[in-house]
Amino acid sequence: MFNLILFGPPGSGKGTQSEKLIVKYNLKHLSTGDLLRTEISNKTPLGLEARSLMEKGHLVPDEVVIGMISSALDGNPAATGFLFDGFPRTSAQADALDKLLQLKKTSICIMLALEVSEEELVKRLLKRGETSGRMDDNNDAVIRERIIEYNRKTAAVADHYEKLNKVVMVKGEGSVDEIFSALCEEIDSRIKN
Ligand code: B4P
Repeated sequence: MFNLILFGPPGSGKGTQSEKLIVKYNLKHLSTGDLLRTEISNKTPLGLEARSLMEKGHLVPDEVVIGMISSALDGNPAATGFLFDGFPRTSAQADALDKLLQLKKTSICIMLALEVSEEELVKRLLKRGETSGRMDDNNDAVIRERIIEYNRKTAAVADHYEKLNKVVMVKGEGSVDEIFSALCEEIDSRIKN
């Protein structure tokens, strides 16, 4: 199995690049952001809880997202590989993911980490907020809070995989196609080795 984590701050291009990578490498896309937004639009109790946190730019509790990922892994027994997008976002989520994959006798092969400046992140998210209807994208203060939350809780997840020698930094500024090519180059070199 080929399992990869696409990592980076909010607005770094994880969702955008995931859409292309899953097609090229035949991976099952697991985006905790998308799973949470589905819960919100279905107005489930979990969705109601998530909504109030997400609209403030805060992370949803670990046990909620770990539970969602665990069910998604169990629900896709035939997958030949997973692309984790927006997960793990805390050290506790990273520990849980390693254990879940171990139970399935597999592991993370690579973490691709997109590097984008804060000003570019804010610009992209505000632009998306003009049309997406996403409550967390149309307010400068909420976007800044998401970036603070990333620096406070999520950046450390890269250290977790750095210790396992699995992190590759990729420049996340440029055209979508340029960034996609850079990501593919890294994946291809790992697949061949
Ligand atoms: P997510 O849905 O994961 O979304 P994101 O971090 O906002 O964005 P992403 O990185 O995927 O967006 P992209 O750059 O592709 O999270 C939303 C919220 O859900 C979190 O704040 C949190 O509350 C909650 N949550 C999710 N997972 C969680 C977890 N594991 N634990 C706890 N809470 C969790 O796109 C951004 C924009 O940039 C787009 O408009 C795109 O078109 C544009 N763009 C992309 N690439 C570009 C490029 N190269 N040049 C110019 N623009 C580009």
